[in-house]
Amino acid sequence: MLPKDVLSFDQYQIVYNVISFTFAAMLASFVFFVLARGQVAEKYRGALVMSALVVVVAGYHYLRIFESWTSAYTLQKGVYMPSGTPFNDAYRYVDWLLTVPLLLAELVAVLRLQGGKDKYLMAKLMVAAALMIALGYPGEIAGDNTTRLIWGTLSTIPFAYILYVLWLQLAGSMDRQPASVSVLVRNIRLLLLATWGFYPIAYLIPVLGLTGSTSTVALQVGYSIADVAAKCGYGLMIYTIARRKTEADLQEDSLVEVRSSNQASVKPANAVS
Ligand SMILES: *C/C=C(C)/C=C/C=C(C)/C=C/C1=C(C)CCCC1(C)C
Repeated sequence: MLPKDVLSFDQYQIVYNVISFTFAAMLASFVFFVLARGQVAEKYRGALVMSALVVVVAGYHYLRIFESWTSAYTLQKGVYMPSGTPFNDAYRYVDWLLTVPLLLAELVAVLRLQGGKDKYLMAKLMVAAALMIALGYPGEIAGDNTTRLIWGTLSTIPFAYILYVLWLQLAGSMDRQPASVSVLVRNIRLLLLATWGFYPIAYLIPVLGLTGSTSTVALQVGYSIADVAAKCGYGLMIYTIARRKTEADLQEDSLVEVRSSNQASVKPANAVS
């Protein structure tokens, strides 16, 4: 088996291609979210702007990750050896520090969670998100599994808090939404749990017994897949929710119009009799 920092030709290529694919997915999502903005009511537009921001920030970081990956290894006699320039893990963490609060804000914006208390809710979630990421980082760059586990466990506390708060908030929100939106809220709740839950699992890969270069590859591939699901996939669901809510709002408005025009036509008749 190859040591942690020596990659077989295929291992290197897998990560290279996955990072490149992820960059393309972020770019395409950015274009989509910008163009789709006009298809939703004004009050949900902010959520789509945030989706676009998330993928553009992530796209930029994937470009840097790609650059860092290619300069961290050199091909020697058929295997990729460390070039001396270390691969920079910080890009991912800085990316999460910026994008996770935005993803949370998107959800709060589109569902208008907790009525007027939105701001307070957001503040709590943002602090928890920053703590979760900051506490994870020392473990990510640590060489040994014990340190990784300790910081990982600490980071899981704010993580559990975020999931708990969102779970309750989304459950409450489901009851207030039109039927067609309620199903989507249930689905986005599951998507959130599945994709966000994927990060700590990927983080645990080296602890769970995957060793050597296999763990390096699995970690990069795991985080990249999670990012596509949690940023592009999630953004698409937010867009779908915004569309459905726009349609539901329009229907409500036209009902109100029908009601008021009925009243208008009744009045003259009454006046005659
Ligand atoms: C777009 C990026 C997203 C949604 C990133 C989410 C990241 C997490 C939910 C990370 C969580 C972690 C733990 C719960 C423990 C181990 C350390 C982390 C930071 C990987």
